[in-house]
Amino acid sequence: MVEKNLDFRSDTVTRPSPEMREASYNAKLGDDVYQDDPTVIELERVGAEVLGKEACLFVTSGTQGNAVAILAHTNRGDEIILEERSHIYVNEVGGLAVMGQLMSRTVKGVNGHMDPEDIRKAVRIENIHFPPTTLLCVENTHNSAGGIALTVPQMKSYWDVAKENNLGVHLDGARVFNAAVALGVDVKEITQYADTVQICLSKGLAAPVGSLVVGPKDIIDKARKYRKMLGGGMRQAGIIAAPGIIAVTKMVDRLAEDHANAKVLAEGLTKLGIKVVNEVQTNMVYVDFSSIGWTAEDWNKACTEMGWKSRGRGTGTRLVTHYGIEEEDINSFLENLAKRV
Ligand code: TLP
Repeated sequence: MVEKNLDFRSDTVTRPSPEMREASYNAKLGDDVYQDDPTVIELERVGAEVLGKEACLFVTSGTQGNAVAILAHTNRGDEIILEERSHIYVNEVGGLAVMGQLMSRTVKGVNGHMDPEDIRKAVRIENIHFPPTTLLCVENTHNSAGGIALTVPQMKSYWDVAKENNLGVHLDGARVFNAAVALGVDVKEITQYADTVQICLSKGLAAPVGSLVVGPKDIIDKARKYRKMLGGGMRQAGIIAAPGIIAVTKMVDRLAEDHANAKVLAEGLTKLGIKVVNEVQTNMVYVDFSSIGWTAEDWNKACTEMGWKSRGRGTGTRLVTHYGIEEEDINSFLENLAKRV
């Protein structure tokens, strides 16, 4: 039985499955700073294998994973290219400027997709006045564009421009398994076009804590040292790594259910006159409820009364489907909402 979790705010709210809780309980433990926690070692082995990279590092969060990867790729004063609505640029507290002393150069995407020509133009030429451009960051799925899955050819087009210009490529793949499932490809087809990848275990894959960073061994070794510097060297971390092994080996295929539920939700909301703003490809539905004359307060009140968590702001909100929400829950949400609009 899946524990109900009627919360549309994010897939970060997912709680571990019974199997994950049991795995934590039974996990063999050691001190991971000495690299002798067998469960973390196993998670890092499996993570590298599934994502098709040489080495892997278990980190506390997506934000920390992106930070240590970017630090490992760059030197103080470098410039890095990011999509202008990317999570790293918008939502990670300016860490790249504070910790990396890096310049950011943003490129405007359409539905999360950057035009490779715009990336090319954003790369600085060698000139005594300019900082060196050394890294391109890509986000897949793209969160604020609506959980859009960038295709394998799109990923390749970024990679080609980056490599022509000697840039590293870091993929913020917080939800890259959602992209793989939506596109019907092995995740490695996507990750082959990035040097380093950060994936979140604690979103749709339902582990309680943590992310993985994968890439070449020399970069991951550097990232491990930066993780220590940032206070992320964990000790008996196997207790939180154990659910992560289940996340990457057993929870990927079920993401298709979240995507199907998001489509049911989007269709139902559209029928009620609530405007769906994004193309629903994965587990996110962005709505504009001003189309039925509702304010954020009206939306939040209705959701609370129906027993759901959702956080409307301004004229709309993001609704995320995930483990703990099933099709019957979506249907009953829509039936109840129909009585109120
Ligand atoms: N995203 C969270 C919020 O921070 C917005 C969410 O609810 O979607 N990359 C991407 C693309 C993300 O969406 C997130 C989290 C992260 C990185 C950071 O992961 P955490 O929260 O583990 O630091």
